[in-house]
Amino acid sequence: MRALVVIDVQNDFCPGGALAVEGGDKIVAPINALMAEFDAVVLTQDWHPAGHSSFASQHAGKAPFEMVEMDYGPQVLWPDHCIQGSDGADFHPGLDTTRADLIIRKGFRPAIDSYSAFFENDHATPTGLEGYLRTRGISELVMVGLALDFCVGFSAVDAAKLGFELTVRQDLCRAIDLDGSLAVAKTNMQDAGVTLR
Ligand code: VGL
Ligand code: ZN
Repeated sequence: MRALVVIDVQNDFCPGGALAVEGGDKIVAPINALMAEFDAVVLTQDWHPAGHSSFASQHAGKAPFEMVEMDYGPQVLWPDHCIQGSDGADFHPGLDTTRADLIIRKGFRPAIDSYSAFFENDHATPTGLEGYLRTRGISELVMVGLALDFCVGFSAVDAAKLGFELTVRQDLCRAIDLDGSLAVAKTNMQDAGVTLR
């Protein structure tokens, strides 16, 4: 069984959004077209409470895209984005959400960020997605979405480490590319055995 996993195709990651990724809206129509080829479609949604600890606004003297050290390790500080219930947290209006079997939300704990769809940024707290996929007999994943160097990259590495057969369709992703983060993400994916297509 094969699943298409669509990472964070939300208004805040598209042009005009709070953490806009260039060309983020360009991948929506081809992702919709791909959905029919899969046994299952899973969407993820970045879903932060207001005042989330990953927001630069919560750290005195810090600006977006600076780093801080959290108890779980280094963390990039972001502009406020994907606040639960806001328009920015909604899926892009063009995304075919009716085809989704599961929508998994992440980043909802105030004190910890979650880039990966499988584990929060402590690399230990599970989101539940692994159990869902395994109990449905799904072993192969194709991953697409935003952003390639953060949530797609971390999700793909975790999935490969968990033993799923992983392909990332780079043409159906867009990257933030912060200080070489795209090159790092690609290396990490290749090292984990992810097929970059
Ligand atoms: C993401 C930064 C912060 C992503 C989410 O979806 O790649 N990036 N939150
Ligand atoms: Zn986020």
